[in-house]
Amino acid sequence: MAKRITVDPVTRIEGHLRIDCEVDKGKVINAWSSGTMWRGIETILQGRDPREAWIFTQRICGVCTTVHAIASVRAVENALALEIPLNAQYIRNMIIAAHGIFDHIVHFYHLSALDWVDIVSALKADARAASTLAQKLSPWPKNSYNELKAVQDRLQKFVNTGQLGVFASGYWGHPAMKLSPEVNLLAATHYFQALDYQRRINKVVAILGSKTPHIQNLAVGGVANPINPDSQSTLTMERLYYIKTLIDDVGDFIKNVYMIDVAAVGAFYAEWTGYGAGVTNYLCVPDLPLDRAGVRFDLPGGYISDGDVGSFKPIHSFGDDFFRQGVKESVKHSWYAGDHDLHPFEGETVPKFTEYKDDGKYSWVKSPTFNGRPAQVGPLANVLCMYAAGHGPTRKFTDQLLETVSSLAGAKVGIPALHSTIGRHAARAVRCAVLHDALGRQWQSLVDNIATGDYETFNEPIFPKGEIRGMGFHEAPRGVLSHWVVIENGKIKNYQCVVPSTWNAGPRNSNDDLGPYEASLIGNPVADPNKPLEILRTVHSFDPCLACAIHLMDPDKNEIVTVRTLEGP
Ligand code: NFE
Ligand code: MG
Repeated sequence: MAKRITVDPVTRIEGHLRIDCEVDKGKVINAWSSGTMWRGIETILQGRDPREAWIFTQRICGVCTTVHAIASVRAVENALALEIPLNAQYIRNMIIAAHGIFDHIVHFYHLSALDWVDIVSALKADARAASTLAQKLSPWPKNSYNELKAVQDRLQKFVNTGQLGVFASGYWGHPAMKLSPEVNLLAATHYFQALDYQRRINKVVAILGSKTPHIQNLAVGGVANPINPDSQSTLTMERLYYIKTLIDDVGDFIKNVYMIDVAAVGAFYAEWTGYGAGVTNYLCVPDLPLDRAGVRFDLPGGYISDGDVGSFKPIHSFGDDFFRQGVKESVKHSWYAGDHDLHPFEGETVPKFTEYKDDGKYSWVKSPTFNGRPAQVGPLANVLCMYAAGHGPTRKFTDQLLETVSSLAGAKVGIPALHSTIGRHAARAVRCAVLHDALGRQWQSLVDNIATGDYETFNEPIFPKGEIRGMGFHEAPRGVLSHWVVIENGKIKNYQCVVPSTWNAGPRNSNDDLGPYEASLIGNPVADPNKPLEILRTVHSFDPCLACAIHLMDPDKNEIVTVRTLEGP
């Protein structure tokens, strides 16, 4: 008899996610992904000035804080066919890359490593043996005996207090945990070091964006960073060279720690290359525009169908009809009125909550499709597409990571292994290295451009009478993000965000095809239904963000609920 497992809420993610699985003979045979809350950011935008939409949309999420701001200004600029100065493009690109690096480091170490690493087992490790092993894997200077022993002592002290804090309620000692105490100690050490490196790269976002989370420096038409090499109160060479030291520091961590740890987890958990593929239609968009019009990009994008890298079809720019025409969202299984599939410019979102029904409506997340089919988005889609496009740095870092895995596993591990739960982690590390490489180039482009005497950062937007439409996309840390705006007489008439976690966490679509989370769970092992660690491994590998995935738009501005936030008289 199949047994039903409900994980609600899934933790170490952003937002509210419920996962249901049916398990039979130790394997998942059916799955449902449900977003259990909704929010109202898109509604607030109606009737507002398109120049301020980015400030509101950025509040969709507290994790991918910059991405909705970027997609929003791009959508409005696209509607206006407005070019932006080169300095603005480079500064935005640096923020995008630094934010992505920060996000990927946090995801691997702080949101998902403990699905694979038994932190309690690290207490039993021989710190000297752990250090010897680490030094064979990488030249990282902070793998010394002293570093590892200090972490072990710190953990022991922590455990002795009896209050495990963030480490409470973990599945320690679970039969699916396979790393030796020494490897667990090494990973625990890097967990703590990663806290420092994610902070360093986030400083780049804070310096250029004036603040993080939630940057303040954007404008429709450019950025609000005054550049003047002679004035200390603007973006100076001194600031830019400080940023360069942060970029270089974090590069060492990515190369010598993150890439190696992911390869080691992949090699020690080789069986996880066989689980979690799910939907193998992969969608990503190009990013890091290199010119004023935003038609040439540093990182390519495109679409792969049915896991066949040879089927890659590129997406060229914001105006590319292959992407613009291909996107729809279904609400057949979502708590909205009707069962339509609509293009985002015609998007409609009238909430209609019913009870949770396995074969009916069961989520607040809509179900996006690309040319009628579900698509997986995120670093794996991105890396496979960029690899297929022949992007040099992607090929270099992917091949390098797969070689490290192969040598640790003692067997050749190639691209096909990436279509899996562990492959999503590997791809995220590769993307992190690719972003770091691109960040260095964007920094150089900015410095070189300023050196020519070009200090421009802003072109003023002018809104025409009548209706215009625009779409801005961005390859966010969790994948394809697109904002779609309809503007009438200079005011927002409709605004739709189609978001990475909506693509991946969506329920079944109009054809009842499973969404990517759901499909990826089928066939996963479950050793102990009361401790469904394996389900978490696969779901966490997508880096869910339900705050992003769900937003509500009510075109009639109906009152849905009245909430009293403060006690009145
Ligand atoms: Ni809230 Fe996000 C990203 C966007 S969606 S995290 O990356 O857009 O998953
Ligand atoms: Mg939406």
